[in-house]
Amino acid sequence: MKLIFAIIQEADVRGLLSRLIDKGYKATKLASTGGFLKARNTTLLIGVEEEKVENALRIIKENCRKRTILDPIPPYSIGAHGEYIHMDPVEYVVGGATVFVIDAIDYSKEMED
Ligand code: 2BA
Repeated sequence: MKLIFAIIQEADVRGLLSRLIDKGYKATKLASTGGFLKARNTTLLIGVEEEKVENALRIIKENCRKRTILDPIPPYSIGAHGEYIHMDPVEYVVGGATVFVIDAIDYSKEMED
């Protein structure tokens, strides 16, 4: 069993989730926030059999777009003491998705009575 952590952009959540569910995957959606841009994103937890991992990664890739985000207040424009340091807006390319796959044990059955 593997557990996929997929950090994706808000705009990709609907499409990706419905595609995954259509294809028989189970997923849990967690609200998350990027450490760097402090923008909201979504983390999906997807528990899958090892042989289904590759297909899940393909679906994630197909449904998560790369986007350019213009940050008007770049993270480095806030000084160590909270003071504002003027900087021009900075562009960041975000996505498609940040994905981690780890080994997991599914104890769900043991939790049933
Ligand atoms: P954030 O941490 O808010 O990062 C958003 C985007 O800002 C990143 O896009 C990247 O283009 C840029 N960025 C991040 N850290 C940077 C830095 N130190 N210097 C310059 N630019 C930087 P993505 O790489 O596509 O990441 C999207 C989101 O995925 C991240 O949002 C974070 O929530 C998550 N993420 C990315 N790498 C991760 C990692 N190694 N571990 C945990 N979460 C990660």
